[in-house]
Amino acid sequence: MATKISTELLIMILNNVQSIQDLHSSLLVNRIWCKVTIPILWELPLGQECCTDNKKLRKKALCIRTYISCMDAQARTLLIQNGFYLSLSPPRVTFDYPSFTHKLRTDNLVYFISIYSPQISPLQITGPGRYNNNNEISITKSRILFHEICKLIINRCSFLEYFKLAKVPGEFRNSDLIGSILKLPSAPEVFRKLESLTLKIRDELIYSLYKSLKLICENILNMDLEFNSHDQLLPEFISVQKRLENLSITSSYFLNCNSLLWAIISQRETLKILRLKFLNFCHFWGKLSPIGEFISLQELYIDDCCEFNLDCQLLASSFTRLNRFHFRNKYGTPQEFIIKILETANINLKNIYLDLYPTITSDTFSAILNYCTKVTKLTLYNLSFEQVIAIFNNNFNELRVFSFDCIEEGFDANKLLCQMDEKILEILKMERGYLVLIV
Ligand SMILES: *[C@@H]1O[C@H](CO)[C@@H](O)[C@H](O)[C@H]1NC(C)=O
Ligand SMILES: CC(=O)N[C@H]1CO[C@H](CO)[C@@H](O)[C@@H]1O
Repeated sequence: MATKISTELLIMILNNVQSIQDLHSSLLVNRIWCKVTIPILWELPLGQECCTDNKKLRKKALCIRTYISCMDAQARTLLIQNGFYLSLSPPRVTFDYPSFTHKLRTDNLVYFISIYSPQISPLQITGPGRYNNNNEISITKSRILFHEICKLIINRCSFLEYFKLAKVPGEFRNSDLIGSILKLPSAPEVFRKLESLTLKIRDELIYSLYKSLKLICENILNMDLEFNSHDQLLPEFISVQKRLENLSITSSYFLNCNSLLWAIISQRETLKILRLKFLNFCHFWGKLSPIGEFISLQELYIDDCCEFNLDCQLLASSFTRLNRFHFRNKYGTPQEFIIKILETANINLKNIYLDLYPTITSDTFSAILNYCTKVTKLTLYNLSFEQVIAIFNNNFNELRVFSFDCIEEGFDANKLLCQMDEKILEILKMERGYLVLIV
């Protein structure tokens, strides 16, 4: 019966199978099922988030052996010359496994290599520690292996849709390890279709990366990047994107983010989700012309950013379509900026989360009551008892979930419930000391 399904249909079905166990079973059905399942299974080791279960990790790390089996004679000779024993990786394979890779996470690769080379633990690789001779040898070995596997994948796969560069130990990056991979002749073609890019590395390596990627990748949808330098490469890389939808940036407080913010503004037609962390807004310069609307932006998350200057009001007034607004700050609250956002997005806002230091001001609180009347989910910290009551007495007809905590000493949930009318149907749960109410 199994063979009656067309191969196209089978591919579609098996692509939706989530369980690795089920995929393993489907390998055994017949040759056609096996042929369809192998590429799906081989997407996973380097593409999926690593579990923390040691036993499973060890099993997954076996992919390293298979990758070595797939290497050409030249690469294998290089490994042997550097002290690898390849008896467990004979140069005979049924499938071209590296060609199935379309998602490449270097953090996984680093873990697997550290498991494969038992002399060094992942801790030693990622930690700053000192190494004795033996360890230095094994680090050199790991570095060579890391490089050869990256090279293998870039040379064999037809395209990468997801690339994450993170947790690559400093020792691996000598002599522009990653840059040399991007200089492989096949790299431009492989990276051209990139849709998701995560770069979590803070050193000069990143500059050559941006330079190369800027020339290749213009159609990225999701980016999760760190802003580390005063220079222009990251803003330029963002600016060349044609359909960027989801952008996360983590910065450092002491950096001037003006050009970065303008690069983000250049993406205002396509951006749907924007997350900013540790940005210092003090250098933002609004120019003279209006910023224009972020016509697609639905979700804005601002975490621990600081020094919002007056020009930031212009920025706030361009977020007209926001549906979800999340703001958390332990360094003082830019009241005008927040109020401007609440006023601008107004009844479009359905989900608001504010965790303000030291407490939510009465002007900000009034802005919520006045502008955001269509909110369905509201999370507010550090409220006074009166403010809690005011939320229930406001005309939030669509409010379904209200999470809050109350700064008042001796806050009594029972007393609160007695004061509220029959709008409250159910107390959902007491969560980490916060009361979550379903209205
Ligand atoms: C947007 O990017 C963030 C960070 O990379 C990710 O966690 C999130 O799942 C993405 N959201 C969507 C809808 O793709
Ligand atoms: C003044 C005060 O109570 N601040 C609290 C506001 O809420 C956050 C998050 O719940 C707490 O960490 C602060 O201590």
